[in-house]
Amino acid sequence: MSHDDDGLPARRRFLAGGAAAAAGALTGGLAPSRGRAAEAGPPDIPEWMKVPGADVGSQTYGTPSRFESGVIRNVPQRLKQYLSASSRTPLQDLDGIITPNGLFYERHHGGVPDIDPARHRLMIHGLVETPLILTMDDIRRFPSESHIHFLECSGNPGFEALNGRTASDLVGLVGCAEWTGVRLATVLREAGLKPEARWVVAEGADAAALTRSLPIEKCLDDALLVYSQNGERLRPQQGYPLRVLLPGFEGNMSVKWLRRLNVTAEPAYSREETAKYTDSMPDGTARQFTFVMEAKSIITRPSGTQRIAAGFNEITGIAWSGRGLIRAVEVSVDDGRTWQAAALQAPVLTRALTRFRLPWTWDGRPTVIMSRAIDETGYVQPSFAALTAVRGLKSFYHNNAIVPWRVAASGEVTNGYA
Ligand SMILES: Nc1nc2c(c(=O)[nH]1)N[C@H]1C(S)=C(S)[C@@H](COP(=O)(O)O)O[C@H]1N2
Ligand SMILES: [Mo]
Repeated sequence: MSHDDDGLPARRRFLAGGAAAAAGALTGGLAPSRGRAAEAGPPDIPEWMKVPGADVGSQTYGTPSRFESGVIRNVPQRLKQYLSASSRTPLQDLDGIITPNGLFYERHHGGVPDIDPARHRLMIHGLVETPLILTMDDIRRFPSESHIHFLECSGNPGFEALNGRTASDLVGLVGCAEWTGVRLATVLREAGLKPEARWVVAEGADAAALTRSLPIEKCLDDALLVYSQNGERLRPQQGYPLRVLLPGFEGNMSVKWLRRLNVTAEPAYSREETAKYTDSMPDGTARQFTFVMEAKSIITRPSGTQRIAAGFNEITGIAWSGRGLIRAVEVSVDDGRTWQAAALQAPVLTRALTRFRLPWTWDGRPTVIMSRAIDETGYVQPSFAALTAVRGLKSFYHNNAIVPWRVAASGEVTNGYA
């Protein structure tokens, strides 16, 4: 669907009756607004037009306006933050599908190492013809590719963590970026895989030496060795100078600060695929190697802690699926009784965040709004009740349930689970 094809009536007055109409009444048309120092709009001349602005190079690495200082990564206060810690993307403050590097969620198990790229090496060994030790310069000599993909922690959120206030509190362990690097397949072929090769055990150069077994099919498909994110080198928090990216798979497998790839016939059964990142099922068994992040979506505006006015409101949010493209997003503005198709904003990319939008005229009565994603396999994002009916409540990872937002008569938006 094109970005213009969103079903908006032509020449509609979106803000009629809202705050802007009230402001218009105050300014009384184009009359100068002398005496109202707080306002700086036309026809007045604001003070920042009367003196030259800051010099070029006054910020050699740019930062956002000081008036945006509230748009920051969200470090949950409820959770104890030791070396194993996380911060969340402020989803409710972002537009489009790309997460700025400074706001990309972080999850690390042993702190952020301070790696000198000149001394960093990647070793490739095990079931290969020619074991290799590569420098970062060696890695950048391979043909490069850039792809836009989401990355999401499988603990986003845990099953008991539905009591946050904002979209970021609830599902902020996700981000989407343009990743640049070399195909993992290219580097593995350079070493030459032996016929028995089934897994590639990836190890990080952090104090956690985080280790995950990557299935060979994914390694030879769209897996990337990444050195840049959104056009610049990876940030230390995201794995500088080198990480794995497995598009659509649980974030834990995208090993950061990558130092070693050990090609094996069997998985390593590391801590991260036994004690952690497995899902306890109601019958006492555990799901293991649950790689794919299932389809999910959330309305980011209006969302928790925001306040809306009666009348026109655009509902917008993000949807994604580890299985490929988002085919549709449906939105309910009546607590799940009826659903309407939202417009998908181009580009709609495989295993990337997809922005959806729906025009909505709120009648001012209390309600609950929510979205559900449908991916190209036909999979429909479940409600929390439907999900836990299958998976029980002992699970921790892979909660992709629908997120409801409650809208009060005051226009205040709060977590619909609470
Ligand atoms: N070496 C290493 N790689 C790691 C981790 C880690 O702690 N150490 N955390 C993993 C987890 S649980 C997730 S969700 C993603 C988070 O990536 P990000 O911090 O760039 O968002 O990295 C994964 N890769
Ligand atoms: Mo994670």
